[in-house]
Amino acid sequence: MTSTSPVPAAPDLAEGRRLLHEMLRLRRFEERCVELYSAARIRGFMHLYIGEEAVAVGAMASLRADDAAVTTYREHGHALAKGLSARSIMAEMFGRVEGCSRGHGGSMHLFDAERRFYGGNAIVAGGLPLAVGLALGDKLRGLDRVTACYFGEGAMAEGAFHESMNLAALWSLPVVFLCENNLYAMGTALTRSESQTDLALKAAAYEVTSWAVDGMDVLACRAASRRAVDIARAGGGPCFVEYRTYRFRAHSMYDPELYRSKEEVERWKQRDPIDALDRRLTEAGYLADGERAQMETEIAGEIDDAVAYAEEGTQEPVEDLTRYVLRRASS
Ligand SMILES: Cc1ncc(C[n+]2csc(CCOP(=O)(O)OP(=O)(O)O)c2C)c(N)n1
Ligand SMILES: [Mg+2]
Repeated sequence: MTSTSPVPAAPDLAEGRRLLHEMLRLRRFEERCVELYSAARIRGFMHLYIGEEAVAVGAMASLRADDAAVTTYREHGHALAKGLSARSIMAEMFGRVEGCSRGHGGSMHLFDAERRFYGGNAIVAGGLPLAVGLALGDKLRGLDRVTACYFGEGAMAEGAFHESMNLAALWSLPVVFLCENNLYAMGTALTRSESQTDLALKAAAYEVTSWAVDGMDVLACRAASRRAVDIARAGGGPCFVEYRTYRFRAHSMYDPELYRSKEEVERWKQRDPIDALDRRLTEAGYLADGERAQMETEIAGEIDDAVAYAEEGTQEPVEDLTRYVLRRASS
């Protein structure tokens, strides 16, 4: 069934300050990654989340530390919001042994089992069956944990999406499907790839409680996610939330962006989730003069420290290169 998006009766503006800080952290971390990429300190594929921060931050704010998160290759922000340190993420980006995946994964494969952050997945829709399995495990063990599964709208054209929705609903599993609809899958617009562009309706076909929310409003994102997580934790089965959002940067570091106009990008930038919250907090008197600048200084310090840590990190020894590669025993 589809239902309407919850509007918080009285938006919690006091918590808004923490959410602003967190979104700024994600934004500045990735801006630094761009600089490091240009300087060839970070190599390989890299996908930026800039513009979409309200989704990861809003949704993660409704999870408990023992809840799980599963994400995509656009996951630096989710990893930070789930509690992985900037140091361990930056070291991973540099391919260092000190990185959260021992330098084997890089940008697309951040992972931290202790914090129940199950990747980082380069395969579109690859995280969905994994999330369903994690939720099934929790249910069988009688644990009241929830699994949050983030994915792009492009994943909804994959078979794995349909199989995952079906089993999650059939077995009433505690999983929340968080669809980051940024309108494009690489260069393919949603309207060119989906017969049904009402994504909540599509999910509802599986008897999953579904609704859509403004993905540029972090308070709305938090309220929508909290509702979904509460339903799943209380045994009400899976939920699906479509976050209407937009990425301000290219799909990856190599993308001439011929599929969308500069005007469209500019229009969405006017709705920057960080500026929007800053304005809202300032107008309501929740952000004092100089408070934003203080946040910026603190965040810059954390990122400087992470970069220094990564720079000083250890290059993986050559003999470890195949250590985690499974090989069939020779006969
Ligand atoms: C199974 C599979 N098919 C194709 C690709 C190539 N690919 C990488 S990203 C991407 C677009 C996915 O778009 P979406 O799910 O909307 O996420 P977004 O990049 O917009 O966050 C595609 C097709 C892939 N990684 N995996
Ligand atoms: Mg997309």
